[in-house]
Amino acid sequence: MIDSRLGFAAGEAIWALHEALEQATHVVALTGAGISAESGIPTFRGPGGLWRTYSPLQLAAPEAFERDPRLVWEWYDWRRGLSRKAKPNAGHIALAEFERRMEDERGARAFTLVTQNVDGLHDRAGSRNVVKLHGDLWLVRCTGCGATTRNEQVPLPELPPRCQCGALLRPGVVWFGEPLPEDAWAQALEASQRAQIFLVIGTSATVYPAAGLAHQARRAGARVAVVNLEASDIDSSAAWVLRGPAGEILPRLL
Ligand code: BJW
Ligand code: ZN
Repeated sequence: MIDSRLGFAAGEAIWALHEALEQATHVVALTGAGISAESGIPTFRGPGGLWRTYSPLQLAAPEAFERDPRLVWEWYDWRRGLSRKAKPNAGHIALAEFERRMEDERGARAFTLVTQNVDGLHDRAGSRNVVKLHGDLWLVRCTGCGATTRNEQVPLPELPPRCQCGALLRPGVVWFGEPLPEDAWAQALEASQRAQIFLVIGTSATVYPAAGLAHQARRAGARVAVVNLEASDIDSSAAWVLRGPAGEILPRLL
């Protein structure tokens, strides 16, 4: 139970935030790798994040792909396999149900789910409107002709995979130094500026511009709430910090 682990004060915070969410007409949730940890998908910076002996952050970079596309693709192929087998957990499902309830009671734009994750678990949990800031593990993009296609084959028959035009395909995700998809960023920014409550769930909030959304929302008048197992960079800006697993906290909160 959350209360025994987090103590009475945390139970109070969940209740107070629940009440505030009941009153809010515009809510945004920003999720990170921590929400999928309970589905068995390793986070980037936490324990278990290392694949072979590589740091994920060394592999999520265009320079890594230029140097060794096969190595980078092996890592993505492995993660595609993990994500395919994983099931959405209670945290993903609570957010999907919250979206439906907010839409029914307060209109189509009342809740916006913004994710940094590429695993597709929010979609599979039933969330209808997921703003994906860092792309999608199931998209591939040609480094030659630029064509983007959906590819759900796991494992891929040939690594690195190639386009029909002969050039290398790359994962349809956003690496360090690359711009975020313009439409997703515009939607996220617009929703953050409207938000009364901005939930920051399972992210270390160290990667920008995604992490900056919480600060921008706060400057525009939102109250920020953090759900995380550990301390994160955003805690000092938050009105509520709920320490514990998202899969336990979110079903109670939402
Ligand atoms: C739980 C839990 C449980 C565990 N329950 N909690 C200096 C200052 C500011 C910015 C920069 C700077 N130098 C460089 C930059 C820019 C750079 C950046 O931010 N770097 C920082 C490292 C400093 N950003 C970029 O490069 C971005 N692009 C950009 O800025 O473009 C500008 C531009 C404009 C025009 C033209 C060209 C360029 C792009 C960033 C892309 C990030 N990509 C990745 C990979 C995506 C694809 C893939 O998945 O493979 O995105 S890296 C990785 O980090 C991934 C994640 O989405 C992202 C964030 O990680 P996340 O989700 O927070 O995971 P963790 O592991 O860090 O945290 C997990 C958390 O969960 C922890 O807090 C746990 O405690 C918690 N947790 N279990 C609840 N059960
Ligand atoms: Zn091509």
